[in-house]
Amino acid sequence: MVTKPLLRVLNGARADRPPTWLMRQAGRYLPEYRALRAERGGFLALATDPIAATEVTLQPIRRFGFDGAILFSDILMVPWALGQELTFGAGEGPRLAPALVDAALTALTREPARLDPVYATVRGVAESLPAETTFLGFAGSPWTVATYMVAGQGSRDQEVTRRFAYADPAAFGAIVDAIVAMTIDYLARQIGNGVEAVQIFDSWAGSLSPEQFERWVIAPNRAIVDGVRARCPGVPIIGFPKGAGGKLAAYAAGTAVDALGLDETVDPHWADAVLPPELPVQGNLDPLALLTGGAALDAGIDRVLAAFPERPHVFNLGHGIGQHTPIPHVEHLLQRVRG
Ligand code: 1CP
Repeated sequence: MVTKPLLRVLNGARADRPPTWLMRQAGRYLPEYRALRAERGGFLALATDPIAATEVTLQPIRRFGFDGAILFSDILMVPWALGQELTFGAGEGPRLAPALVDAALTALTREPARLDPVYATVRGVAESLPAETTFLGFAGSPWTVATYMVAGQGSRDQEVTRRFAYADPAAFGAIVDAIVAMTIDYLARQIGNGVEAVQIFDSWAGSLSPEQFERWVIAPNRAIVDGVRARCPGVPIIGFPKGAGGKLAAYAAGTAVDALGLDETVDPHWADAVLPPELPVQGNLDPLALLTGGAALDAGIDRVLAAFPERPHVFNLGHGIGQHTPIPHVEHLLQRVRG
């Protein structure tokens, strides 16, 4: 029988007080993270050192006692394993080379062994987590990962990749298929090594028209859900299509995810009304309300808590925690949610 509170809710049980974790909870708002990162000299050095990455995964659990621990890694590990070079320069976002807007996918040499340190981290965390804490693995969704692979870096509205997908859907489809295959294996191996649920982050799902959303978000995520379920039945899969808005119900039905992450722009009462009543949801406090604190934070928490009177609900933010978020605000959030 499942007794961990977060895992129970992801399996469809209702809890009086929602279990809680925060997206990007292992990271730069924590002084202990910044200290370790400075000592190790950068993100990739940390993420590929299983002892350091285990420590970073556990830091927010030790400090706050969240119900879920999220593996410390990044969605761009999959492009790295597909053969692109990955760098995280100081003060700038990640870079992937060669960008697939100028180079063919076939020019890349697959390097799946680059993911081996991540599986070692998974084993390290699984051994050390408190008994009540659920261990979450993750990957990026094919669309979001492809936007970085094609442009070679993050971009404001993913224009380069959206144009590429229209201009050459066969070449773009080959990139998406390669990400799907690697991601199924990556998630199944995270599970095989000890994670208990997985989340698929689709940070840029909001930039697509409905037909493109159907083709590049729903269909590939369905392939991942089917592929992971075939290898690892019974492990909950959370989909987080940020910005999907009115397409959320189509996403939930089309991908068959076990739980749905809501971003902060979604009215939780509307979501509760339009989504299948048994579907667990996760979210969706505005990260900026948490950063601001005070009355804005309390009102935001109470609104989310009141929105799902019957439904399985995991309390979370609508997107990642901001790096300037004061730690006392996180402590306050947990006290208020736990009552
Ligand atoms: O120390 C540093 O400077 C590195 C900052 C950092 C961290 C802490 C990056 C670079 N990645 C991560 C970890 C990370 N990334 C986690 C695990 C830790 C946790 O959640 O607590 C996760 C789940 C991610 C996911 C991720 N990476 C997403 C999806 C979620 C989201 O926030 O939208 C995306 C889009 C990325 C790409 C990425 N990695 C890092 C940065 C700065 C970015 C964004 C780049 C850009 O769009 O320009």
